[in-house]
Amino acid sequence: MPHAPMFRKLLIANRGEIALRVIRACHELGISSVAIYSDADAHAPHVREADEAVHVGPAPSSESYLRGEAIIAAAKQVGAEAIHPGYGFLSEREWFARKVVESGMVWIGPPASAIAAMGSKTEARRLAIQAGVPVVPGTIEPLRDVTDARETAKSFGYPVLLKAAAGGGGKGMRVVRTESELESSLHAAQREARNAFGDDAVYVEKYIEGPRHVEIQVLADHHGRAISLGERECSIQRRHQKMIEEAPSVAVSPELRRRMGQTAVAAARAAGYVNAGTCEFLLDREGSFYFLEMNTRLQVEHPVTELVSGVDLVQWQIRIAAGAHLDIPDVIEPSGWAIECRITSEDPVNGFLPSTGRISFMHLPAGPGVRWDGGIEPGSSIGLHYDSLLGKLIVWAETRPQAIERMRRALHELRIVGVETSREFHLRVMDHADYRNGAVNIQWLEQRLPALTRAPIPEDETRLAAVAAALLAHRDRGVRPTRTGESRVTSHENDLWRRAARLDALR
Ligand code: MV4
Repeated sequence: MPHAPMFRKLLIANRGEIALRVIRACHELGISSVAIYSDADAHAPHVREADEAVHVGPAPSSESYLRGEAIIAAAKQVGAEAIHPGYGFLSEREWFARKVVESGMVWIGPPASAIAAMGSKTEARRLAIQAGVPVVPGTIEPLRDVTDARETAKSFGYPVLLKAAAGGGGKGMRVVRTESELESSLHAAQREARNAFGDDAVYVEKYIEGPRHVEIQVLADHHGRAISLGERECSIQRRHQKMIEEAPSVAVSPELRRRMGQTAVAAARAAGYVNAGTCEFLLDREGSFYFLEMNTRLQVEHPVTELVSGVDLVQWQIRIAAGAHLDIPDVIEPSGWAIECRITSEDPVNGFLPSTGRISFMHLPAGPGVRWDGGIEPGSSIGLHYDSLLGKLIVWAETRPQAIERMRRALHELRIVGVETSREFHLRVMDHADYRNGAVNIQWLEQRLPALTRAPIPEDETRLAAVAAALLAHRDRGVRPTRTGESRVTSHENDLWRRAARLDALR
């Protein structure tokens, strides 16, 4: 059955850049796309780019993008045959996946049973252990009481990490370095878990110090075929929010890639997985890796895998859901290097405080090896109803050093006026010796935040520079460049500053 019949119409239960990403895949596959939107998004790009759009409620997510029943009703009403959830919102809600299927439509994602199995961290651990997948030493059963916790912690030694069974995203997590802290930490973790998940079950693991976060992309079809598409390095994060991702990882050799890939596929099979998913691992300094959890959705950082594998993950999600056979080779060696910077409306100088406003001007980078997966345009209003991701700047080059230079070039081209953004912060990371050496782990960013987020040059100097640039631009426009006049700037740094100032002045 090489040619499964393709959907005619698909509804995207999401907004912003990921809605646009799915709309683009639909149009390449000849599928008609249906957007949904809240009051706040009536004029959003994803609404315009789709073939039709349905209003689902007021601005708050709980009254719009999270209204599963209303979204299913809208899909039925317009005659959509399938629903793609993107990431976040309803993408990992077991009940929603089930309801979509019960309503006679196709869910572009894993079976509800796989979402449920991987949603419980202890259940995921149990499945992994059964499948022979290495996990961090620790328990599966929730801790009964402090005595239980004390005995278990002692058995594999401090430091240990308390984790919420229902958890994920770091909530209900507590590092415990000595037995004396155990009791209060246990109670704190249980309280946090109860508040966040309505379930105070907490279990314990050996705490791994300074590991990398490396994840493996998996694709599985309905006919029993499952493959790995290699790793993404996701260590550069702050408060469990990834900022920069790349593929491949400097810490992964071809041999390690093969082993981690086989492991991820084994974990996926154990959960009865179908469609695209990601296995998260901790990779320690000795090169040992431990399965953490499986994300049962398309991920924000999927483009870096697409760029080094040549595989369109969103198209494959749709084809797989339509019943197609996964005809991709078992092993694809990554080709070149890809880096993604998440451009958010946050102010790094002010503790990454969300910034709001209207985009008054923007200039997007382009040229060789540059991709922009964005969800904004001039005129877009950035509020506080949704997350702060404005877009993702992704570059590809043959080598890692070339990819870093390309990212610097692209970040310098990028201009977003109207809200504060993380652009400057990304430039500083690209210039950091540790980043250039690939010497990072999951603690690196938070330890270096003060240096990476120091206030930029004072406003007065910026103003002066802008005036100087305006004069310079005026001169350039009127006067032909002469050999003597143009050859004074020497350093690379100056070139970059000058280019940036001209861009602003000529705006
Ligand atoms: C860990 C760990 C160290 N040791 N488990 C964070 C959220 C959840 N996905 C699991 N997490 C961690 N589990 C052991 N035994 C460190 C983290 C962790 C982390 C993991 C991946 C990416 C970023 C992280 C940031 C802080 C802590």
